[in-house]
Amino acid sequence: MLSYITTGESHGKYLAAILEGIPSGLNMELDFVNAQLARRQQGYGRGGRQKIETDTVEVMGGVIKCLTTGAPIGLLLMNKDFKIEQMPELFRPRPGHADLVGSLKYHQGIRPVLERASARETAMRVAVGSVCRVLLKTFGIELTSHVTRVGKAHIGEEENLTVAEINRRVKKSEMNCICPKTEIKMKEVIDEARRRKDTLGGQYEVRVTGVPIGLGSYVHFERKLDGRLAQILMGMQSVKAVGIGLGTEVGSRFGSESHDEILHDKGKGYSHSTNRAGGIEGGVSNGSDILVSATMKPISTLGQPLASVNMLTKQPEKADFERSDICAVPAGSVIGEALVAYVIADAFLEKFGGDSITEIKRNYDGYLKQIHE
Ligand code: EPS
Repeated sequence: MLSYITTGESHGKYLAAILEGIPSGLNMELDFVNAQLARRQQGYGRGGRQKIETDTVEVMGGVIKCLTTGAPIGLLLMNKDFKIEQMPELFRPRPGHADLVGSLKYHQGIRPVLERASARETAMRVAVGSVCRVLLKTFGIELTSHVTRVGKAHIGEEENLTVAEINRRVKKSEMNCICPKTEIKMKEVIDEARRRKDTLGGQYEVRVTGVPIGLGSYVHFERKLDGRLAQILMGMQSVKAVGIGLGTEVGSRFGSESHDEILHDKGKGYSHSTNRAGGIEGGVSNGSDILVSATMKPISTLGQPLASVNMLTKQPEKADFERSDICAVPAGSVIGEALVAYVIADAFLEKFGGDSITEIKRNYDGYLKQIHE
């Protein structure tokens, strides 16, 4: 079973993570991990901070000569914009942010709250998830994501694109969007938000291919794969809703338009004619691509701040403004990929677990043989 913990503040000296449960014998592919970190920094609508930082992680432990040893993996990322000691305290909490509740709950000022609630911490989640992704690649499981909505700009009726096709289409997109026309509209609404000193949220979809039948469980609620995906994505800053397959649309359809008919082929085994379920039935992966979407709220740091209260005087005042992003949905999609990779890797290790890659391969091959009988 996997677990991880992160430490570090947005403007502290560093961010770090410890990832526990990766078996021995995995080729670490640090360049791949750092390439994912670079992807997270991109996207139209990001603020000034990304021009300052060049996120790369160093491995602190659990890897010798590029191979994992089975020990906890330590990852370290140095912040260039390290200035927490000189940063002013804030007194006017931003509506929608953790400022107010965090300050009251932990009995401290707003500064320590925003330093930890900041989405900067997601850099470490991307690092951790990317190591998991290397593990998944070893077993033929690949992931991608794309932005489906920013404010009122959204892509049309979803085509059933493969992971490879999505990767090809989003390659040159600053919005991680599969449709060039929609990308223009997305940029226009971001420009409008910038002019209005406002912010925007949106939606992205993560697709996973190569997942075998049988990850997760219908037996225990906490082992359901869809439940685990929802929990990890909702745990990401700004995420307000998660959908699997058709998501909320399934509530407005007939059953005959909601489920996927079952097929069997002597060579390929069982499959489904469509993928409305998003690759999960009864909390268990069914062999189709896993499709999961997440909806992000607009960032709560507004150039034209909303009404708030000065926590010193208790008088009404406008909320504080700090340098921030206008829209972080393209970054969110990269973070979502990493989080989904973590959950799939965790469920994969739960099913085929062993202490080394060799042992897991043996278990996996045996299982594939069994379900094709
Ligand atoms: C964030 C505020 C901004 C964002 C930051 C999240 O940082 P700063 O206050 O330094 O301008 O850029 O996101 C990142 C730094 C990042 O790497 O994602 C916030 O308040 O959550």
